Amino acid sequence: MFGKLTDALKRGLAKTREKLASGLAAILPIGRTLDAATLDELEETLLTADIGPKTTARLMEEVRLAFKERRIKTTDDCRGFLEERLLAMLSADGATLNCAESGPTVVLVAGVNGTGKTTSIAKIAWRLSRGGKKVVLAAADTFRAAAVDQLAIWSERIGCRIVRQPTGADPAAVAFDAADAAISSGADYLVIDTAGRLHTQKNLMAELEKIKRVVARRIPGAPHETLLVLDATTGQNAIQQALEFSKVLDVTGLFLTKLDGTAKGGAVIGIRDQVAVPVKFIGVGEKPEDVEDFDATAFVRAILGREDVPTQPEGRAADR
Ligand SMILES: Nc1nc2c(ncn2[C@@H]2O[C@H](COP(=O)(O)OP(=O)(O)O)[C@@H](O)[C@H]2O)c(=O)[nH]1
Ligand SMILES: [Mg+2]
Repeated sequence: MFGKLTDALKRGLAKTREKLASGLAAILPIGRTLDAATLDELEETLLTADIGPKTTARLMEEVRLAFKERRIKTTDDCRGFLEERLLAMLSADGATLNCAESGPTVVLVAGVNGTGKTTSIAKIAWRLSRGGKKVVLAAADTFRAAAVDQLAIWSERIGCRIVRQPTGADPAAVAFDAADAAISSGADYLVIDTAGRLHTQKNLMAELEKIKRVVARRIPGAPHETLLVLDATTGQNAIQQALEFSKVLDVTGLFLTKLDGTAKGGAVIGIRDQVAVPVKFIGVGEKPEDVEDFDATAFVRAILGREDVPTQPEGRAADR
């Protein structure tokens, strides 16, 4: 399964591929001897691919060192090296959700408004439901009526239960009720939607803390997974958000959204490089089925346009 490029991933990352893969193809044509000028061009391409200045600098340092030490001599070596380094950066990542030992697994979903939390929850619920799991959703973003309604519509379409209260209710009370509902209905998963108002950062973090506390009272060990949703197209902002949330929440996974229709897919690498949390899912559209398990190999090969090159033998990256 791993390394397989699905059609949805290909489609979703089409613009990033166009930009990065075609850029690389032009700079690193097959079978040429590598030179310093080419490496400068490579650096520029990586920068315009939204990998970010810090990560690009780090990558280029490694590439230049490998060139200097004659570990890479040709354009082909350089591409292979780049693929290996990117893979090494993302190697810990993968799509499995943490799981409760017994009882419902609680997935807390956090992130700034508009990043795609509610949509991503629909995606997770859709996935789990299709896999035969029983899912309860908690509409704990009680700040906006529209947020609750949006989740309710998804729950109806997906066919899973939702626990909600009127707008303005205490989010923690909703989460507590939902935990009860999950236990009494024998649910496999409880997925909690939350608010993401940045301008009241302190309150928001206190609210998330309280949700965690009350849910843990009903379901020991909860939340088992704390997913942070980041809009991948916002690059440096997303990195900043990740750092802020990580200060107060024990974030266990990233859900990176909106990778479709953008040429900024390279941002995934920059985000991941600077945030020590595995990427678990990526969003490639607005529908519940527009979600991909994060598969580092497939992702790297997709953005580099390397899907036609045979996968390197296992362990090669680790040998370096
Ligand atoms: N193209 C695209 N749009 C997305 C994706 N995820 C979410 N959205 C859109 O982003 C907007 C905000 O999403 P929403 O789930 O309401 O964000 P929330 O405020 O964090 O709950 C909506 O218009 C979604 O349809 C994605 O992966 N791709
Ligand atoms: Mg929402």
